[in-house]
Amino acid sequence: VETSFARNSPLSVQVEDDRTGLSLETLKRAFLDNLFYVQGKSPDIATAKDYYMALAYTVRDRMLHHWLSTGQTYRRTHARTAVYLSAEFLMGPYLGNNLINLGLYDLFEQAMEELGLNLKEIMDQEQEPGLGNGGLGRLAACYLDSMATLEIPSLGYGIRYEFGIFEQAFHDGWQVEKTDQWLRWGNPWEVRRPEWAVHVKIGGHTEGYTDHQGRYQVNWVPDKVVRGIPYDTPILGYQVNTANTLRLWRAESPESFDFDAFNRGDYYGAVNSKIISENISKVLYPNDDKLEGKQLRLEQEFFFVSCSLQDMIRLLMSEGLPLEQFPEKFTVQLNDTHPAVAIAELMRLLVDDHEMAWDLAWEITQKSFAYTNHTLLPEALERWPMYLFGSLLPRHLEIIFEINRIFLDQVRLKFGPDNERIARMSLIEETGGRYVRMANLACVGSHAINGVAELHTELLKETVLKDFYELFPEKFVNKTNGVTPRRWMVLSNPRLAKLIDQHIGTAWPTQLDQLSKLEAYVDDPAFRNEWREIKQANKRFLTARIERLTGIKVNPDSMFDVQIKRIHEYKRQQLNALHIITLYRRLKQNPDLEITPRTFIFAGKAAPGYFMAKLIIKLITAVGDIVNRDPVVRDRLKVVFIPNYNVTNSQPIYPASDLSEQISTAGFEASGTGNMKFALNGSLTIGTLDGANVEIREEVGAENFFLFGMTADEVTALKASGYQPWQYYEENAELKGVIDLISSGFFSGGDTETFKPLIDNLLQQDRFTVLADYQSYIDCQDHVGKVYQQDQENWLRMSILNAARMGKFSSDRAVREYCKEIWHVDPVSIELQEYSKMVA
Ligand code: Z15
Repeated sequence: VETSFARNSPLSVQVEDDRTGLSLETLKRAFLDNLFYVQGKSPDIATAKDYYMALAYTVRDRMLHHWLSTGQTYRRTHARTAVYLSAEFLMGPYLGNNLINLGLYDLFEQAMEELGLNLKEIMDQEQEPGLGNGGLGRLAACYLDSMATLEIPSLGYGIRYEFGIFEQAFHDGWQVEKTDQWLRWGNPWEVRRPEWAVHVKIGGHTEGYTDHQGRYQVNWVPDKVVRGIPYDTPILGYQVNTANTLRLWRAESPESFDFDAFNRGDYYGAVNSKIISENISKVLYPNDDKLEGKQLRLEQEFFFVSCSLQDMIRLLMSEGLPLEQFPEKFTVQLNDTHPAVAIAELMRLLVDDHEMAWDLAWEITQKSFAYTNHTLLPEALERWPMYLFGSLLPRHLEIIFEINRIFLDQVRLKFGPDNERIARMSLIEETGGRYVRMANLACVGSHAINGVAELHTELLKETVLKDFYELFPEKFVNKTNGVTPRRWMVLSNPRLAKLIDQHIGTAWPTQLDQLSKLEAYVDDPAFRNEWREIKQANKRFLTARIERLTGIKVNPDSMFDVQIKRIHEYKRQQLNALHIITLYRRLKQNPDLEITPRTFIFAGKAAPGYFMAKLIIKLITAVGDIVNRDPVVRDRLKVVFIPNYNVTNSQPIYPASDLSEQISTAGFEASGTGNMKFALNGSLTIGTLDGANVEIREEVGAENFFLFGMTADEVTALKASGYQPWQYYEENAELKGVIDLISSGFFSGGDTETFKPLIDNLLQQDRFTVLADYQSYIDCQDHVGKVYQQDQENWLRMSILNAARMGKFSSDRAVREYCKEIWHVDPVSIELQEYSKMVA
């Protein structure tokens, strides 16, 4: 229930009617105008939400000039454009980021203060668009920020899910899901563009015919048509005039369809067909790194891909360019295989709808697409049952067969009659059920294929995409991920940003390598003091938040040991839990043991259908319930699970962390991006040689990184030799004690069933070699504890050096590499057009 904010000063502004002026008085007037004329409220009855909406519109008004000028410039110059096709965009809250990128944060803060309001409290009202699951969706958001900042003409295309990622709540320590309602209060950042709606065909059959020139053509007769409506959101660059577009598609029913039904008197049928059409963009599939082979998911993928390609063709033609120029106008990045059906859809649009010759269409298609792979996990690789694919997309299946026929001839030409190789590389899997293999389609239809960290790209070439690497070595490149320093430092850690500004100037947010200048201050006592004070202040802030959210009081002077990410067995939150129990047992056996006080902070969602991940959450909360209350512990250990991890809730956590847990089984985390956010904010990493950890360690120096565990090669070798996890249990007394304590029901009120599936899995399968890495992890953690407690000066030094050496991990660097080596797109700088000329 909202209560109205009290304002403590009356307004006395006298300004001309300037909608986008930037003086303090104008801002205040514009804000109150929006409250009055858009929200229809006077301050005496305005709610916190009203103030948020009024402020959002006031900020948006100041972005539109950038946005319209950018569009005009791109059209006028026929700017070559990078298109990012992604089923997910995890944008996070817009208000704060837009204020930062406009350079208006401080001014608006003051304007709100003069109105008796608090900017941060207003920002807290925003419901973030949770249109993604985790790393992949957030990477797309960071790349949009960087493309705009680098003045790269770009368009992001995706789905406007009505329900984004579920909200996580807890009952009795178990995760429960609640539907996300991000649109309930309206979305002030988007503009609906019904004039650019497109139609998408689904299902039905194909018919061959011979056209008037005697050519064989195919006509696709669908059994349903849905309408895609674009919703556009401006994406500002940092301190530049560029405002690019994120265009998300909503599915509706075509007007003519329900109109027909209505005329026939079938009113119910008309409304029902509308509901069925709208299902397509209704809800985000809540799986990260795991395929759920559902028909609706394939419909979603095809829906947004078809809308987006039709839109690109419209844009091309509206500039008066011929279809053959498609690959010059656009370069299209496929964010994983989720949009890979675009390869078949572009072929269909060119060959069937625009009657282009196959070979030319194929050349255009291959030139247009590039594919980013984000995982080696076999359960995440998309394969669609052939009957399902064919029943939804009959024409695309024919096209894929034809691509495959020509492609396999090419394979035979290079490798001879190697039937096993042919079977592995075929776009159609035929052993034990027939499937369409989307990664194979993406590899064949793209001119570039990249992994997201050096190790990941190497493993791709050696394992899942080995055959493709042998056929097309020139297509493979690495593009190590990055994150945007605007959101992940300037916005979320303002104290640290200010300290850095004062010492090395203000260019670092766009030239992150300049952070290296901080090395000069690593021994400067005043700087070190401030660095420490900032970390402490951020920890106190998080401490208050934790108490508000969980009721748990933590000690801000303890080490904040943090693992925040999706819950997955390969990410090994269960290994972290084993460490907590290890420390707890040591205290129980010796209550006076000297240990480093730690607060273990977890956050992350489990896919609703992923039983083992939910059990891991329950284990963590159950351990917390015991450890947090046990008087023997004397508050030296605390375990908190911060609910509903999302971008908003993560922003205060990274700046308040001491230790970053990046403990995935080597060879399984493609890159990781949270690892970068921590180190940039001065946390030290405990981690395996996995994903981008390898490169982070290279950059910050081995002496400033807590390394443990097997390498990817060692993991492979151990498994090949017949891994027997129970032997580790039997031969390690402390590990056995920990496992036995869980099995005994100690953390489950005496119930020995609750955690049995987890324990049985660890002892018998342990696919992610938790037990094999246990001792190495514990030894490393003991060392971490000692350094934190006994060598605080060195810890501080390592913290500063970590941040100072993280310049490589800016998403600006990553986007520059994509531009130079894959997209061949150049910046176009934007001059703000004069308003009077724009409306003339
Ligand atoms: C996802 O978030 C990632 C990979 C996937 O295959 C899917 Cl379906 C979702 C993550 C990786 O797990 C992570 O290591 C990587 O940093 C991130 O994508 C961005 O590349």
